[in-house]
Amino acid sequence: MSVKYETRGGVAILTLHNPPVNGLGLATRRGLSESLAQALDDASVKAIVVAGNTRAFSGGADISEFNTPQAGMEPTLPTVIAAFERSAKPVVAAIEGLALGGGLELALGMHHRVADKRAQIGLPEVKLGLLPGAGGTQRFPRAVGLEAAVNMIVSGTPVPAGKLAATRLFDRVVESDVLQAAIDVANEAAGSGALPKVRDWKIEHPDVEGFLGSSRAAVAAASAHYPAPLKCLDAIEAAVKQPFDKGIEVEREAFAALIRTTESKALRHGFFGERAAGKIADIGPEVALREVKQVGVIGAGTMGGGITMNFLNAGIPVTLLETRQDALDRGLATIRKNYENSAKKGKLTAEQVEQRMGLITPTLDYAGLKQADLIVEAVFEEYGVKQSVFTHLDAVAKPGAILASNTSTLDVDRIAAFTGRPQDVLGMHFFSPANVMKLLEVVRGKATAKDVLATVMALARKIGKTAVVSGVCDGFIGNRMIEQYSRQAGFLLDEGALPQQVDKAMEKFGFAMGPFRMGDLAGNDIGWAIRKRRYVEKPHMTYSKTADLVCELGRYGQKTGAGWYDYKPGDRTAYPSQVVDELIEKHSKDLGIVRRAISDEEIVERLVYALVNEGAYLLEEGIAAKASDIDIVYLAGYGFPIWRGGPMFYADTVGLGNVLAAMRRYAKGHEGAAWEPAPLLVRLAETGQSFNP
Ligand code: 3H9
Repeated sequence: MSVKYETRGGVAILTLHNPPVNGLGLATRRGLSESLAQALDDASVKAIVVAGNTRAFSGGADISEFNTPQAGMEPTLPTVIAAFERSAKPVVAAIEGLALGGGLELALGMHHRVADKRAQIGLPEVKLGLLPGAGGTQRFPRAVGLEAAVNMIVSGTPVPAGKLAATRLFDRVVESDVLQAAIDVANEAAGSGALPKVRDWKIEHPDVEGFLGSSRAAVAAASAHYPAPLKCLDAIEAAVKQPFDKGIEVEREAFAALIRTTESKALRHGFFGERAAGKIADIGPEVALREVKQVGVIGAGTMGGGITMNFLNAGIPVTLLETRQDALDRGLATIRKNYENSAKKGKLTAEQVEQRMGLITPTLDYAGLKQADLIVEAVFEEYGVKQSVFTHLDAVAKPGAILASNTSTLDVDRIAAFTGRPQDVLGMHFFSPANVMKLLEVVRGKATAKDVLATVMALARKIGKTAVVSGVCDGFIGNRMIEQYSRQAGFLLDEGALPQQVDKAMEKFGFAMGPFRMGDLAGNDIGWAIRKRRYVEKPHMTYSKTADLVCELGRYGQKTGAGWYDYKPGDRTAYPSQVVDELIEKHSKDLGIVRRAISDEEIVERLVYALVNEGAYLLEEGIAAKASDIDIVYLAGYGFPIWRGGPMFYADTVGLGNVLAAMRRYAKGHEGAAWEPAPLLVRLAETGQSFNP
């Protein structure tokens, strides 16, 4: 039963019950319609209250229903809302927790609204590439005024009800017992006979044209790749200038068009993909989690310090271990400096800085880690060093403590074997800066126990990370793919492109940063070290040698003031470098390659399809459990454009047949390792399937 019906005195109370967030799917919409009809039929009922629970009044339309027949089946949300608005008995919304999207639109169709002051009120549809499609663009500006409505609808950001207390949206904003307050309002309304409708209210603004004009200019500049924000403004403009029913038509048409766009599909894929990443096929709710109350971090360098901050921010005490006092002091000073910088920007109070620093226990002694429930090491990437750390941990850590390695390249199974408890070992691959980057690859070893994995996935969420499980392989999901992307970028230089052209093409495609600017930021010496290893381990793998030549000049990137680009002191702008351009051209000549003009299209296809192809290998090998996991790694950690949904989703939108055909075209001259289409890609392409179901 998705709506519970009861009466208290002359008030019918309709309580939404559709966990987790009272999404307004077909069954719930039916439940609402039927309960409303029941209340209208019951002569003893004088007024109606619609409530949710403490978590949510309603999180909005059921997004998982979009693009299914249920979405369009009656009663649709607009039908339900219209029925409440038409009700001959007053209806009051009792809002606690969340009132988002369709949930807020439902409340806007009622005659009165009462909210807990902490309730989150918002129209977040734009974040899914949509606009509020059940009257929100028409009723919300009438209730909160034009400017607040534009800001909230275009940004999609919710605000606490308390912030809107002065608007007409709420009859009452209360500190406790919303339901009782709503019942009181219902009884008063039953006596007054008035049935106020938001649709009848006027939108007052001293300069509609001026305000909408400047909003339009700002939105157009900020949302080049997203059609939804401007459509929101169109619909709001209709709310101001046209009769209500006409405005509703404008809104509905825009909603119907937006829901079909690739951008919206990609954003919804990202929403569900992020949540699906936390679900692991063979781990159900019966797996009990281990308790993590205390964490140990080994290594107070850049990585260890950043990792420590994640736990401190979530209120979890950390024992930070270093081998030398000066390194420990430096690490602590850096953490403090980061917090003080946040305080300067007004993000933290001085007191919060001290609170967080107070959660750190510095130590030089492994015995200090005895009480830790989870220990993460962030020491030098070398098996000998890891072996020493894990042998120590095996000796001191309490039974059941989870032992995690932050390795980005080493074999987690081999590391686990340094201990007598491989079931307690896994990888936690944070990305730098670890206190900022959302992505966390959680590496499941052969022996990793289910409860260890489940505990770390839950903890990742608690510390605000987007966690994706990866199997053990060199580079895990993200870096193994990026290596193929970088290889193609290198070949393009040999064949005729320059770094700035490649970067511009990728940035135009939507990447936050092209591969060469990215290399300069991360440090080109890192890739160099990996390639040197590859030359020995995988001699059949071909690489452009240009990157090595750049490194041989000491041009490691921003940190050395020169890399693929030139830099000026105190200025992170990447200036094209004549030295590098000449080096590239000379190298082509040395290879006997006649440089050719390369189109931006070729650059994008070769780099993105290299990701897609390696992603297909990862899926086939079971390193990634599902295509959406790969997409989430790229969206959360590698600056892949969100509106394209990640590499695998993007390949699906291009059509895998087209991807395969392009790869085969580009393979000419690169026969062998560089462009070997993954068997899974070939199979799916040839049978007309896609990566994401
Ligand atoms: C809309 O309303 C369109 C209308 O204007 C017009 C219609 C005609 N639908 O995020 P969480 C699930 S568009 C279906 O982990 P939190 C979610 O998948 C909608 N499912 O928890 C997850 O499932 P699972 C406008 C939904 O506490 C579970 O709930 N609304 C929906 O961190 C828990 O979610 C939005 O855009 C939904 N609407 O955050 C709100 N919402 O457990 C989108 C959640 O199986 N949702 N689920 O993985 C959110 O922003 C967050 O989920 C929310 C809760 C803040 C609600």
